[in-house]
Amino acid sequence: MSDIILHHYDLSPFSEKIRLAMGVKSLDWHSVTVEAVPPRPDLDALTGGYRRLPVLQVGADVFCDTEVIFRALERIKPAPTLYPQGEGIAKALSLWWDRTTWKPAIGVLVAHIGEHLPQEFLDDRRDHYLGYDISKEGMAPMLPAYVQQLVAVKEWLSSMLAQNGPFLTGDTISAADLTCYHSLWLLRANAGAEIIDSQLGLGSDITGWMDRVAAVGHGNSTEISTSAALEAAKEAEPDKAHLPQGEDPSGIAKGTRVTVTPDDNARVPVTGTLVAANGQEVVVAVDGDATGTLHIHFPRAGFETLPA
Ligand SMILES: N[C@@H](CCC(=O)N[C@@H](CS)C(=O)NCC(=O)O)C(=O)O
Repeated sequence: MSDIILHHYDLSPFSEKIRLAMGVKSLDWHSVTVEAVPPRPDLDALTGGYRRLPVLQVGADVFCDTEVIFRALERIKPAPTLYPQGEGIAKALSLWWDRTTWKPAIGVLVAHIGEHLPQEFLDDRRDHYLGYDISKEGMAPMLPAYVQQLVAVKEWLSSMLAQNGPFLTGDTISAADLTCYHSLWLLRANAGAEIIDSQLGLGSDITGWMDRVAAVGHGNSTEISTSAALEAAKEAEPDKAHLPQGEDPSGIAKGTRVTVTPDDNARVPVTGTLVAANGQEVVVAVDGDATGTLHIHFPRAGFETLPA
């Protein structure tokens, strides 16, 4: 199995999920730190144009979205598992949390640090990622609602910890913990823990749980260049061990040209040839001069796979 390469940037909370997953599994990995604002031509060459972060690369297999990255890490190192109570509960909590808290978390974040965000970052996020204005002024009218939403769901975390603790689904950390941690981490790391704890009423049950999650660390990483990552792709062949088993339940035949597009934001279609698919994962082959043939992996939930 080739080396693990994570394309990410420090302040990305979705990347923090995966850095923590490296910690849970005590993995050695290579880090490619990318710019927070495109253009990112080397990354585009590896993802077929999918623009979000993080992206995991293992040789010529490229995993887009944290949910398929978790699954890839499970295959690479099954123990300790990220799914101690099964995949369903962890994935359901993760998708719910990501979709429910992302906009409110950005709203609270920019209320505290929005004046420090460069205009090119704000323009990019509005025009090419989220489709709405995330400037401090743009989000200010809805700030009370963003706080209300985050308070409502953090109380559900408290309920889960009281019932199941010390982690959300039981005695052992899971992918659900890594996900529900990430937007609160973003806020506390950037606006200050005391300020956020007071604004959202985060009690010691939540902050103690966050300390337990942070304690897993990030594994052991070594920085490499984007050109080294491209080289690693070119030298490798896609690995059959990463192919999902089964047929596409929606009936699209292998070999069909398809597009795969996120259904929430950054809706840039990736066009490739369907290699394999099941209910959880779809893999398309994409050829590039700089990379050779890649297998690019996406989740089914949250993505649309359609004949091109
Ligand atoms: N569903 C995706 C969401 C990823 C996401 O939205 N990541 C943010 C960074 S935390 C992003 O890509 N922002 C725009 C960018 O960096 O270009 C996942 O789970 O990986």
